[in-house]
Amino acid sequence: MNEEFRSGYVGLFGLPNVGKSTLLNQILGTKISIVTKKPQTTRRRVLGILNGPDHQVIFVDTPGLLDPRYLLQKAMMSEVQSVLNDVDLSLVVIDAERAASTGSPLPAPLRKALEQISTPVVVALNKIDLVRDKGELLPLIDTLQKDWSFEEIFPVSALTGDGTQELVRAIIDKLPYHPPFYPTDQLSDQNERFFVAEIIREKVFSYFHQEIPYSTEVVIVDYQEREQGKDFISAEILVERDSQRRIIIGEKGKAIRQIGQHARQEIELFLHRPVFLELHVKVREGWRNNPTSLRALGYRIH
Ligand SMILES: Nc1nc2c(ncn2[C@@H]2O[C@H](COP(=O)(O)OP(=O)(O)OP(=O)(O)O)[C@@H](O)[C@H]2O)c(=O)[nH]1
Ligand SMILES: [Mg+2]
Repeated sequence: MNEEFRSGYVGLFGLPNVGKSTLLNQILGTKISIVTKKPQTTRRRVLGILNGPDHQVIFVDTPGLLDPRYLLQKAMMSEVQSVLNDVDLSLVVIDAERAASTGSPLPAPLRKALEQISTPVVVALNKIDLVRDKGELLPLIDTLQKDWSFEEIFPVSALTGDGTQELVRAIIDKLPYHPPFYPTDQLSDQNERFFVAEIIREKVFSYFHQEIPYSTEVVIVDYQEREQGKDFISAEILVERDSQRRIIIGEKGKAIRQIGQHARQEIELFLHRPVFLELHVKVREGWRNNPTSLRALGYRIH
């Protein structure tokens, strides 16, 4: 093994909707973490591995930082917590457009997380494609530098890829010399079931509004890989109330059919093989505030 090889864990942290998952996908050059226009899309850690001739960077995407109002949000923050002190480097993502327009680049939940981080912190000042007056960026960088002891600040656009190569190079250079932690052709440590459930959830998030996305969870109940023919996947979309179940199914099943079709297409792209996808909608009353339900869904509840 090359003695100059660098490898380590990099945590992605930031407020909801700032573009953490988009940035991870852009860096990896492939979609691994789901992205929607709505905040609180990511609920669990998502590991994405960047492999190169002299490096293996293990990025860990996390849910957006917030003050939890119900138990699921609390579990999401526990998920962030479990990553916070288990990485070599922290990559804090800040929405440049929002920071420029509100004049507040480090809101309370972010500041609170920063106080707990013991690793060096690199900032990705994201969404610069939305900042019309690029002259606003320098004062913003200046404010950030005065406000916190960041290692380096990189203006980027996770959407267009602008500035991301410089960011990645700087990250690699800050990692310790270490042999790779994972086989160098591996992209994640999570299994296909996880990604399939996430893709379905992304479609639900994109299609529905108000409380529905936040009241929904997706569980894979059957997953059969077949040598011949399509893989068979059966998933349940859990909701909190019967009225939500009816909305997700839609008139004559139109809505659920559309979700199924779009999810299946994307699952096939992800798995590189055809699948048969079956969706059912189930009511699990108040699941997002129920510790037993959340534990059964694999969330950490203390
Ligand atoms: N214009 C623009 N939009 C972006 C950029 N990065 C992300 N977005 C958009 O911002 C929205 C949120 O992106 P996500 O990647 O889901 O954000 P996140 O930080 O992972 O959000 P949570 O998982 O909810 O915490 C999506 O609509 C993205 O397309 C960017 O650089 N420029
Ligand atoms: Mg996300």
